[in-house]
Amino acid sequence: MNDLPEKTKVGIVGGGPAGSLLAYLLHLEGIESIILELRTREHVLSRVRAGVIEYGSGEVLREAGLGDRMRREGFVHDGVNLAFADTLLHIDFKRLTGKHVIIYGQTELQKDLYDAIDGAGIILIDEADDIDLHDVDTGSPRITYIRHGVEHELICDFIAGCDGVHGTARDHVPASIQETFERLYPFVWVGLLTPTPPVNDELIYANHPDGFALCSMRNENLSRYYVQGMAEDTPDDWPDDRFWEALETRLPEQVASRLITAASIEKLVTPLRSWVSEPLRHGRLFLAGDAAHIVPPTGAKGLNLAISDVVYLARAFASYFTTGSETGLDEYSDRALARVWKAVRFSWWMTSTMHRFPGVSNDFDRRLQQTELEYLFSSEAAQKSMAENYVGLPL
Ligand code: RFL
Ligand code: PHB
Repeated sequence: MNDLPEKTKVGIVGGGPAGSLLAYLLHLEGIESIILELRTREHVLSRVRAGVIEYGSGEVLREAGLGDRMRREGFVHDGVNLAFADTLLHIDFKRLTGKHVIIYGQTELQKDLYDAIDGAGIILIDEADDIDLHDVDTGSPRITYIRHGVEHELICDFIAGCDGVHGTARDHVPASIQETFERLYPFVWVGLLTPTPPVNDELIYANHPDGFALCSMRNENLSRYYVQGMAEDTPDDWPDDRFWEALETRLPEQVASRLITAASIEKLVTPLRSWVSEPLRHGRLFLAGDAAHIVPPTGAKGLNLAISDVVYLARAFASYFTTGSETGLDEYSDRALARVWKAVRFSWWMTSTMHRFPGVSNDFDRRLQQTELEYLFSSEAAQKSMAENYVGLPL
């Protein structure tokens, strides 16, 4: 790419799910945008992350014409299981909400998004280094960046900051108006990918005295498992043997006896945290996805929030570029944050209910957690609330 464009309507910083879906939704509305991504395409496409697509996210992808492979290769799950005290509780999404979730790896979705972007002729500039934003509170914001040693400038009508948790777009919201809210959890997830059939046909979230465990999957012969580890753990602390032993112990007997183990293909340690930066707008800069908020993965909400943010944002841009109305843009931050905070609450609840909190000698907290689960296991109303949140609140 030699002649890089100098002007666009929406300059999108970050080519993860939020940035690439936003570009495609804008394209469907006839609005031109350009994506600037720090890493190589290959790097972005190789990241193993989320696996659960909410019902509403699935609809968004289908309506945008991005759902073909997801329909063929994804798995519709009508429920999920919670394990506690050697008992399995099946939460029946279909009966309780009439909805389902789709198991489809973020890696696959990212590939679909890049294919769609290429097919639509949307420009994605990868390896864009030293990205900086300028004049975001004027009518003509700019992005400067360096690609392969050459400095470039992109003049935009608007900028979308979709550069994830390590991005810098949010630094352009002045400290005087920026508020951040944070909760750090004192443990991590150790995640493992193995070329084995999943132990169960639906996900299992387990609360065990040794700590949390999760059984998920990618396809008939690819399983994704997680166990709770200590805050300071690294992948080296979790050789495969230790991981399998911990997982087996933490699952109910009837499930553990079916577990097929193998050498891991990938292993990662991920910290758990809830974090929100408000507002999502300053002047002509709009933030979306992990650039503005992080949830612990227990509720499977991060990717889905990235999707709902950009749906709201694309609608607001569409309204502005077709009618000149700024109402949607003005309302974007509040609208997106209202949904974000409900997912923050649910993710915090799932995390608090399912994990062992190290150092909590307080028996009161333990008894409360036990009571929370006993209530959930015995009350249809509690299960309905859990199901409604897990399949995703309406967009
Ligand atoms: P991303 O995916 O981080 O993409 C941001 C992109 O911006 C680029 N970038 C920059 N580009 C330009 N200039 C800069 N200065 C830049 N700095 C960074 C990055 O290279 C990247 O390409 O954020 P986005 O698009 O907001 O998407 C968010 C999701 O990726 C994230 O929320 C989910 O992966 C979270 N998550 C899950 N979400 C779910 O909905 N369901 C799940 O089941 C689920 N499981 C998970 C997860 C995240 C996990 N980890 C690894 C944190 C499981 C795990 C283990
Ligand atoms: C996953 O499959 O990676 C996964 C599933 C559910 C979660 C988090 C991660 O809550």
